[in-house]
Amino acid sequence: MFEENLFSYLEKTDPEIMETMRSELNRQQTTLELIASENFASRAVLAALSNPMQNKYAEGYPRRRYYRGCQFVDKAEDLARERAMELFGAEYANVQPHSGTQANITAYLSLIEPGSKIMGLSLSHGGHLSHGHPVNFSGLFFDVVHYEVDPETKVLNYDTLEKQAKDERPRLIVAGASAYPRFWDWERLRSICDSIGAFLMVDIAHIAGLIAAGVHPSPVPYADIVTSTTHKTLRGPRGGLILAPEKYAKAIDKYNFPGTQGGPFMHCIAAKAVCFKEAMSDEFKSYQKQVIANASRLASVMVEKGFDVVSGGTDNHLFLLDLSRQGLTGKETAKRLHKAGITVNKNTVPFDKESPFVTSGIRVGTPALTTRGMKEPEMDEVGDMMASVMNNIEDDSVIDVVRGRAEGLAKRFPLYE
Ligand code: DSN
Repeated sequence: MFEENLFSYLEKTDPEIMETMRSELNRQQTTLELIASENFASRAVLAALSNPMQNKYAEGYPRRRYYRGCQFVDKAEDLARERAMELFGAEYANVQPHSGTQANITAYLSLIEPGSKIMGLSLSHGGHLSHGHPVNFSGLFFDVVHYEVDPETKVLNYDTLEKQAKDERPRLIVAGASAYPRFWDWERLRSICDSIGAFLMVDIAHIAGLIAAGVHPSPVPYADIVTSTTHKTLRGPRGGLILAPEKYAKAIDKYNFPGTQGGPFMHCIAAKAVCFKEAMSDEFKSYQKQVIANASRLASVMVEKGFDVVSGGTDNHLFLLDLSRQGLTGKETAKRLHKAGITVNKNTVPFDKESPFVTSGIRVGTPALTTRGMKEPEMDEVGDMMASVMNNIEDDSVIDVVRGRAEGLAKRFPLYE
């Protein structure tokens, strides 16, 4: 059967690439993945990604395509759109964006003209490049002002944000983040936007799975447009998603294709449909509850061990460690943890004195380890391993011991076996 033999075909055709894939799988199986934006998609999602729909060009939308032969990919896209709408309680969904950034480009253009003023969370305070950073299209094509977290609490102060919005009068406020550990007040943001006649766009890329499971408040009732990726907490294929009220459907469809993209990736859209179906299950809801419980436990362990957790804890799947009191940089810490079999990323902390290439912090997230089945007792072990490395940053013998412990723990929670 074609399906069963996919990898044996690859083995014969390109053993070098097959070897890189085996090595990557082994890396994922034997190390502890704490990068907050990463996860392990199910076998069903991976299977959908390797399907012959990847061969099909389908510019346009179901039943409105430019090429013939789209009857089956139409069905897959319909399923993906309908499931996304049901999952998030949205009137409309576009499942074609290739990524979260592509979804954001489409969303901006659907609401405002290039050159308009937008206001987004600063990258160094937890925002994202596509929320107005000068090196990104969003900073190049829009007039940007940034809001920041409170210098004392490191949490958003909505009174300060409202005052800034009233002074700056942006046409659009972007909410959402890639490194912000607290719940957002969507209702307050909506009222701030209404008070100045601005649009509210919310990027839920990091927290989409939590929202789908009902363990994080949803912005869908409040935002003009919600954008997301499908591969982080949502645990689907790598890709983007847009949700909105029906009144924006035409504009979003138009600015996605032909506005900013060509042919959609139909195999990936099929895999998104699988992901949305999985996200409706009770198992997925329990999983997301455990993601938060694990992040909260791991953050508490780090505090008990004397480390500074930005804002004192977390409400979601991630937290930031500020290592400046220990005199450590994020760059060196991430490198040493990696050597010990623990994968995190360096991350700026709010008001960081180090550059984004060095940073004073690391970002730690629990979606991937939770997918492997780890719970609070395992978070205690992970926290202990991290603290051992960070308290002995130059000691290779400690790294060797922790690497053995990390591999042992990973093997107790098998992945794709
Ligand atoms: N690279 C993603 C993250 O790690 O949060 C954001 O695009």
